Amino acid sequence: MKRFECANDGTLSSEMLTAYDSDGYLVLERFFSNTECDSLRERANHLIEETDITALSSVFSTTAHSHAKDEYFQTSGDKIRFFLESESLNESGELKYPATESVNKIGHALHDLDPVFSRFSRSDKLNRLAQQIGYTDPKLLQSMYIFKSPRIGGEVNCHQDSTFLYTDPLSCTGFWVALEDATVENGCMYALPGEHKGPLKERFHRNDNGDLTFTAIEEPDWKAQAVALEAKKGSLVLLHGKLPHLSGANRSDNSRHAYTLHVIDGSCHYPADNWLVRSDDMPLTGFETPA
Ligand SMILES: O=C(O)CCC(=O)C(=O)O
Repeated sequence: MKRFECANDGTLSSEMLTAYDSDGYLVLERFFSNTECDSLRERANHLIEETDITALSSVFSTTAHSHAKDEYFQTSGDKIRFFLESESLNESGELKYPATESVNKIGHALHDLDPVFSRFSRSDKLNRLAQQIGYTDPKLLQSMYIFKSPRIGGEVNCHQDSTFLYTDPLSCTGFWVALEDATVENGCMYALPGEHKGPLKERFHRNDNGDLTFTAIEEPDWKAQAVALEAKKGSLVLLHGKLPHLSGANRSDNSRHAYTLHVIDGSCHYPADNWLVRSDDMPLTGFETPA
């Protein structure tokens, strides 16, 4: 697996751009400093500590998809909300582990609603990356802090991000940051290199009854072997919106915290039936510092 280190200002070499174009992902080591990574970890812990997560019941699982029925998930596109690991609860629905080890993820508008996440997400370096991969009007659509907790961190099944964050034409890119070393043991990401050149398999959207559902678009013929994207703390992994990717369960004793930001282009149409909706008083913004 190729790994690169870009210039301090986020400038990519032609070799990096070629690798991204052919593989659909790009691993950039030492993109963020340990201090920057730790600031997000501390902030995420703080957000959990000031929330009564024992009152929550929404479990996030990409295998059972039970969250899709929860109003708490459906209306989380412009909020900071906490989703639990399925294995964090006992038979009576009570937490078996400390709060900070029970959360699967926090989403989906940390980048707009929390000052620490906003600053991290709007770094000049990320902005420069977005420009170099072709964005003319980048809009920060979705952010997630993913915990992948020791022993109970759930797998994320194989998906393309444009399935969930659809635009016409497609424009989604994932900016995934390892806040701790991500390894095969603690549930690192995997990707199918080159398969972003094929079709989008399906869309996740609201149907006429208002329910969230998957609709098939085209059956892809994915042949590539999944490659483990092991990534050191501070690495940034760029993920093309049509690149199939996944992450394994974490059965190890080490957590695997990550932060992921999804960007679309404001010049593309954002359908009203996409799952992620924002209220009119919270329009999407770009990498510029909020007023
Ligand atoms: O961090 C993970 O395990 C999965 C993240 C992911 O699939 C994404 O950011 O699109």
